[in-house]
Amino acid sequence: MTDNTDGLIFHAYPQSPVAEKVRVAFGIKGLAWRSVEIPRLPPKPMLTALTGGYRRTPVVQFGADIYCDSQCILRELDRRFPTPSLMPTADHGLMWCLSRWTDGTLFDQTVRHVLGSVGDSLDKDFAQDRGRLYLGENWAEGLKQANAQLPHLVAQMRAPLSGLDAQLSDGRAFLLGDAPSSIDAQFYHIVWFLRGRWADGPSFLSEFSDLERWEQNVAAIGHGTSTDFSAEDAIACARASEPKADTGVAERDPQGLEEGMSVTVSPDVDGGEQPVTGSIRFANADTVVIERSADDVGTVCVHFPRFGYRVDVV
Ligand SMILES: N[C@@H](CCC(=O)N[C@@H](CS)C(=O)NCC(=O)O)C(=O)O
Repeated sequence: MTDNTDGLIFHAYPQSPVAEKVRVAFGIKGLAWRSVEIPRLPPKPMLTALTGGYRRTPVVQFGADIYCDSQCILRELDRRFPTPSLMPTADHGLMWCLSRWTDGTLFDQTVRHVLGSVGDSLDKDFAQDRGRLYLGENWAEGLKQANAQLPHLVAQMRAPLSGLDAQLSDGRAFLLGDAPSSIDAQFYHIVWFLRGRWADGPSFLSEFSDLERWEQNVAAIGHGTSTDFSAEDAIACARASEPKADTGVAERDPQGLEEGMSVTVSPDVDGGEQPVTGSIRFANADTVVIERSADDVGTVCVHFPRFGYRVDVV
């Protein structure tokens, strides 16, 4: 194992579009990272040993600090590696709000679009897992509806992509101008998913010539530099490190959170996911960090975004 226990470790699998969003951010910043390939389907015992139960992809680790959700990951990348910024604009508040739509509503719609387009030939275990995660208890019916309503879903996708194509027709390289930003990665992962996993994706996207030029510009950014790393070594890194997360709770916390309180944290959607249990180490408007200990990983801090996540005091 390398002695660089605090270096950037990325837990993901190659086919994940949300992981692709973060890989583009690594590219924008020119980062070197260690890549742990996790299973596409649960169980993911080596990952959940670190996260305390969070099973989604991707997850980033710096030593004993574990970052769940791409929202939290992008924010941490900008904090640790500020140049070049992922938000090279004075309008970063607006961009952040827009990114909640790309990562939430638009991503969920794209999942329905891609899964619905495959119909009955979708692998059964994959359909059951992702169906439950994204479409709720009645996922089998949801998948049928997505298949039946595919033309509608295509129209819902065509509208925003036409708008982006028109914006890019002034010849700009990236959505905000000359420099790439997180909003490029946040739209790109949707387009990457459609192109790669919907059989009609390439033909559909060929309508948008400026969007395709932009796609090539984003692809050319690359992913920084990665080296393979084992899940065992990642766990050893966590065990050999102390968490470095800040402590304390910012004033006016709407839930009255206090340092040391026992809580659970989970995505605020009906995905049937296991909540993560721990004690509050830090919380503010953007982030909640919980501390947990286990024999295999020692004491770790698990970081979540506040937006889109549910914190329950237990
Ligand atoms: N809001 C999360 C969404 C993550 C997500 O849903 N990722 C997909 C992969 S692209 C996933 O976790 N699928 C199930 C899995 O990998 O087990 C984020 O932005 O990180």
